[in-house]
Amino acid sequence: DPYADDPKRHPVLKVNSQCPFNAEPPPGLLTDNYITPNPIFFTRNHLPVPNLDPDTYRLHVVGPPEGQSLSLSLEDLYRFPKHEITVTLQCAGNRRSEMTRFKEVKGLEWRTGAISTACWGGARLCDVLAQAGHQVCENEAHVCFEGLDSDPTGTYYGASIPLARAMDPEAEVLLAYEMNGEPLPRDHGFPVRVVVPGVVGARHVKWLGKVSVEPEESYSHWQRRDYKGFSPSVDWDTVDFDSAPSIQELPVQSAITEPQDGETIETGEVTIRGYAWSGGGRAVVRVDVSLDGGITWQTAELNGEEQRPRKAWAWRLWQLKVPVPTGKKELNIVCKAVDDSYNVQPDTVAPIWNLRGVLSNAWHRVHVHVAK
Ligand code: MTE
Ligand code: MO
Repeated sequence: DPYADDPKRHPVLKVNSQCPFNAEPPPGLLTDNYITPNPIFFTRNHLPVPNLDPDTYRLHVVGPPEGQSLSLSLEDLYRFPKHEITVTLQCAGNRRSEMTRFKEVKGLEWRTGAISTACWGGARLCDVLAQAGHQVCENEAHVCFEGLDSDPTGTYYGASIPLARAMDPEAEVLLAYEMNGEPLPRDHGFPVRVVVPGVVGARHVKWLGKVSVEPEESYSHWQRRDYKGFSPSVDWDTVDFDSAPSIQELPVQSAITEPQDGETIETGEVTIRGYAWSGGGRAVVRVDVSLDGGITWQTAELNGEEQRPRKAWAWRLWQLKVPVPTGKKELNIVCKAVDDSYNVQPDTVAPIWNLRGVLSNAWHRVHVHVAK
């Protein structure tokens, strides 16, 4: 059993698949803390978790012909200037279960918890690439990452990002060896993972073994044949994966974590809580909440760390404390966020449904009963 050596996990996680391990924290816990505690940070593995020895670990960085290839130990990585940034990581499949409810899709049934936030510490990718002799070049190039987790045929997990993002110090792409002040837990990529702020989780390659600059995107299945969006009319007979760009920056997202769907709330006052985030460093500027299915709206209070313009890598938590409208037996609570490009979330799933169930960011709706 290739999974026999997987690490122990926190029992509170809601498991979507045991082998490979995929699990999310329950919604209430998810927004209890601005920084998600490591043991309940959502986990998305495609393969068994490798068990790597930190003493013999080497990161292979392929240099250009005029430069030099590097074989970096952990100690070598520690010698680069250390950067610490708070970044929210979201899987492209977050909230997929809502797409499934509309029409069947292929993928894990994530609810609202395939998203978490940590303070990551590590070396900047641009510093490491520069040491190998890489420069930003005119033509389109990509930085390809290979994980040390592999399938029975020996194929490694892989993904890539554009070189321009990798070399931009403002984009703050990290080779992270710390998560919330501790070495990375095994499930989250020990000893080194990539953190690409504002970009879909799939490119944050864990158990990083190799970095190379290539003229083309990674040839990995997960770069080319997965994690792409399509029109609702495209099905598995007609899909052409080469016709769509790979997902990088994600669209604006928000969800209600409290109260939960189907819950009975007391009369008087109700506190509605949730998270909001947008890709590409776009800051959330507003979260609108409705108690009547989207007819009237109130603005929620934004909590958590204020984000820098163009570098809003982390989520905002939000809450709205309101009187429960008298005489109502039930409420249809809805939330939607607006980012600083004034991007908004679509009101329903229908126009964004896609066969892989990715990019699921319709208004989040929670139906609750009011106690008599
Ligand atoms: N890296 C490797 N090597 N193997 C993987 O299976 N999964 C990716 C990404 N990096 C993956 C990986 C996906 S799809 C996501 S959403 C994130 O890791 C999840 O990171 P987490 O498990 O730390 O939350
Ligand atoms: Mo993912």
